[in-house]
Amino acid sequence: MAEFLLEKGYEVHGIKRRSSLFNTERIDHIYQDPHERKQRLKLHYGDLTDSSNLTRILSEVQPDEVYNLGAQSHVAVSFEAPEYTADVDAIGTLRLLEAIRFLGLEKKTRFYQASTSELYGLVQETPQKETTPFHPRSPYAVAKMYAYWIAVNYREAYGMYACNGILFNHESPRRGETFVTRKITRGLANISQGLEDCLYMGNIDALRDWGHAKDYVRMQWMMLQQDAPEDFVIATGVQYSVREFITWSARELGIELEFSGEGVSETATVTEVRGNKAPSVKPGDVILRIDPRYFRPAEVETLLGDPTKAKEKLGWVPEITTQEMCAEMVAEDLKTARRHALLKEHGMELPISLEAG
Ligand code: GDR
Repeated sequence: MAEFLLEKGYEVHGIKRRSSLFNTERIDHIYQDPHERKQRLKLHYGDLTDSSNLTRILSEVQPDEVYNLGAQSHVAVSFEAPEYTADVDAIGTLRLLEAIRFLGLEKKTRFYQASTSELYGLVQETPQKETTPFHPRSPYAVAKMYAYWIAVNYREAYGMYACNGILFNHESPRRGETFVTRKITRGLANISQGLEDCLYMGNIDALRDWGHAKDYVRMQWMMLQQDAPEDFVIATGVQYSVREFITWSARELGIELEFSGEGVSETATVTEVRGNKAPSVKPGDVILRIDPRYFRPAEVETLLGDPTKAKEKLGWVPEITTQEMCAEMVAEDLKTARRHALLKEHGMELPISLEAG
């Protein structure tokens, strides 16, 4: 989003949480030295759990647009840390809206809330559209449901330009390593180079509507440029299983897989290796197993979005297919895995953790 807005000529202010480690890897390429006079990307220390901090930052910046993309965004982790998830994802949204109102910015500042297809949870209708009833299935989704409604409420109560983008899963090579697509592309790339032996997965029958983050960011911006605020579903309208995503990712590396067994006993065995992308893999290798540790206490089995409203009202259609996105992610992870394999070959320590959640 920051990259997109900078390209449009915006001055962008981001909020980053304090950490004793550097954690700006995903924006380092657009980082600008604070000593430069024309700095257009500015980072402020802050946290969605800290009202006075948010109010001070908004008061200093007086933003025209706020994109609330901040969250504890991992569904499985929200079962481990439900209270923190509620504080950041639900009350954090309220804190931002209240800060805008308290500062008298409600007629100036437009507000985008990152809503989610997780609101549909136990789906009531397929495909899911803006009018489909919600049935959240995790502490994350329940917190996001509060955030959805508080944004609607501030729009209705105070006439704020606040809207929800109900985004289905969106991915890219920058996706966090513990979300399923990246876990697969990174894990298989590591296996192809002999850095790992086996990928341990949860429910690979789950069905998702995966789009490319680049397409979705464009739509988020478009939503704030309308005459009146409205909520939109952002999705591709096509659904695949996690198992299919695994098959494509392996194929990008020249690896053909055969799945056998059922439930927790299911495995994937290599049947063929083509080309030179996977020198450490040979037919007969079992490179995927199921680990129940990755099952969720309540699962969202299937999600499929209907983006008709976005297409008709805003002329938005996704340009990158799920397969193209998968190929891009594998290619990036393969580059990294090859670099790491080279370091390992020369007896150097790997600058990464091989643990994936
Ligand atoms: P999701 O994304 O929960 O849909 O939420 P995730 O990629 O974590 O899971 C997608 C599906 O894959 C199944 N799965 C696994 N998931 C993970 N993370 N690890 C595994 O090993 C694994 N095995 C199978 C999951 O059970 C699930 O069904 C994402 C997040 O980005 C949210 O913040 C966002 O709101 C929604 O997408 C839209």
